[in-house]
Amino acid sequence: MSFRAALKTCAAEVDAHLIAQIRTHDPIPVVEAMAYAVAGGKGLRGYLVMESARIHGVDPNRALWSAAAIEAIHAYSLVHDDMPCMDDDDLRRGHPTVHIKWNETTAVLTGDALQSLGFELVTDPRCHENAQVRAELALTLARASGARGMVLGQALDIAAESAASQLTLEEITALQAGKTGALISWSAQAGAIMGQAETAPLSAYADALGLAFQIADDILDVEGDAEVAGKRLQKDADAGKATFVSLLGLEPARARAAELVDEAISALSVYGDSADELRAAARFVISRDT
Ligand code: GRG
Repeated sequence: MSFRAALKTCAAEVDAHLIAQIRTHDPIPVVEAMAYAVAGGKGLRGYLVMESARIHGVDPNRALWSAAAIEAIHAYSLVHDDMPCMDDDDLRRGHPTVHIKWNETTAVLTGDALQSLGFELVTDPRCHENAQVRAELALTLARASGARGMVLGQALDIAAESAASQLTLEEITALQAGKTGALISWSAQAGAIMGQAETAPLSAYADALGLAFQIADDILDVEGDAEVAGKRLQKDADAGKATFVSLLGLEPARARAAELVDEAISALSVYGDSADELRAAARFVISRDT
């Protein structure tokens, strides 16, 4: 099976599990919006969880809970990021954003509830039989998504919009390590946490992967097709924001992303052939068109 087909199959499985959990709530508008918001993504974070779990011999039926958790947290961040007080976007994954389809109040509550659901999923005994492992999953997920991780990156990004000078390459790298990198890093390490194994090689893999992912995102913002991407593009240029592309130039940015993919792949040597899917995931992040 090609990597894209495997990613699609995995995303469908994770989505189905997540939507089944969402459907255990009463069908109020917020719950409808939660199911709407989690659907239709590439599912890369969930895939990383499932693959790192497989390498560590973790039962896939349990890993699904962690995979669904990270996709719930990721979806929350997108719902809030799309709101007028943040990035103000009308389109996400080819469909109207939650505040457009419903309203802003529903979008706030939908993001909040998806965030809570993410933590509920990793602390559910069906995710892991060992309470200490569940606590470790929740602790690391809180650090990755909160003010040491994704929220920090988002706050730095918003602050940069009104700053007197543009960010340096070093500052952008630090910002993106939080905004995009922290959830990707948790995803790659979750299987090792569930398998009570060493997380360092996956952490090194994910650091390089997360940065390559962000550079690819910046390149897509410049030369992607908005219809294929299902979202507004050219946002950074329109906002006059410094990005990897604006600071490095298009071709050097592409070369840096390819270098990072090689670095990510090298970090997987300890796992031998069992990590081939994670190697394919690394190659995918810089070849994607959405
Ligand atoms: C609101 C706390 C808070 C954080 C928002 C995720 C995020 C931080 C902002 C989204 C805007 C953005 C362009 C982020 C950088 C790259 C990124 C995370 C893109 C979306 O991820 P994909 O491509 O999306 O994996 P799909 O739709 O495939 O799940």
